[in-house]
Amino acid sequence: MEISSELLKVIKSAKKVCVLTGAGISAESGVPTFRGGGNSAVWKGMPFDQISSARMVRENLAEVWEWFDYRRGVLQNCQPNAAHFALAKWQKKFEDFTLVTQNIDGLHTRAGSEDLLELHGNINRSYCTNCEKRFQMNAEDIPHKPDSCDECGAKVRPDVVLFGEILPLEVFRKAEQKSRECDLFFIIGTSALVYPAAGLAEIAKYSGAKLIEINPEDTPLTDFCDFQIREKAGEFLPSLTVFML
Ligand code: BV8
Ligand code: ZN
Repeated sequence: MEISSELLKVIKSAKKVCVLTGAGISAESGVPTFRGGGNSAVWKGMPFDQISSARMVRENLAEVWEWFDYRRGVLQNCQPNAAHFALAKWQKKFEDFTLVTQNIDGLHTRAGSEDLLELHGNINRSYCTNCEKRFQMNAEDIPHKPDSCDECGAKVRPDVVLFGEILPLEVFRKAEQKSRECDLFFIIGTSALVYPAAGLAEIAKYSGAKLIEINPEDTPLTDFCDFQIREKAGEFLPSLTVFML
């Protein structure tokens, strides 16, 4: 895999690094992406941004749970791939390293990444629709347990940010701050269509960071980037890691 000397120079001189990942980094683990086809983009004829929406939680929570329990079932057979393990190693290679993910699959954590910023929540957490008490589910608990809150009896819902819902403020504020402060920003495996997550790359760019996109395809951010690596994350990231001290 050809790695240009300019790219190596930028990486070797980087002090503060921020990485934003999307569903593409889990593609090689067998997790279906949202917009690259595959059966996850549609659920019983409903497009993904309809079933994964604030309105559906209000109107048909049981259907939302059926969709999320199905996806939790798929995830049971998925392991972190070489891309997740490479990023877990990167956290010790730079003075300041922040990993931000749009993914809810928990694979970065299982690969050993710490202090992960999960912008859209986590598929194995839920919370009470009344008192907001949080619950950690076991991945093998399918269907989800508990279904209702042991404090107040109300129904629980996935602890996942759905379309039309606000991102966890603390998490997003930290991601924004790190995007503003970094001197190198990687965008890995995301179609860069979902906001405000994709906006973090713009914040980094306006703050003077170099942008590196790793994605087999072009995205709306491609022209914005200083380097476009048209490779799979699981193949390219390990080849980059060997050049890091
Ligand atoms: C918000 C959790 C504001 C759920 C997700 C109407 C009403 C309200 C808001 C909106 C609206 N219209 C638009 C919006 C904004 C909306 C949005 O951005 N919509 C887009 C689609 C236009 N955003 C929101 O609603 C956000 N909230 O704005 O709130 C607000 C303010 C005040 C009051 C109320 C509201 C919330 C967005 C979060 C939605 N939740 N996930 C779930 O998973 O079910 S988003 C979902 O898409 C996933 O998190 C996913 O990660 C994310 C983005 O997708 P990608 O990760 O990029 O994945 P994708 O499949 O698209 O692309 C994969 C890429 O990988 C491809 O480019 C492919 O080429 C590449 N790839 C493939 N293989 C590989 C690879 N790359 C490398 N290696 C490989 N091997
Ligand atoms: Zn409760």
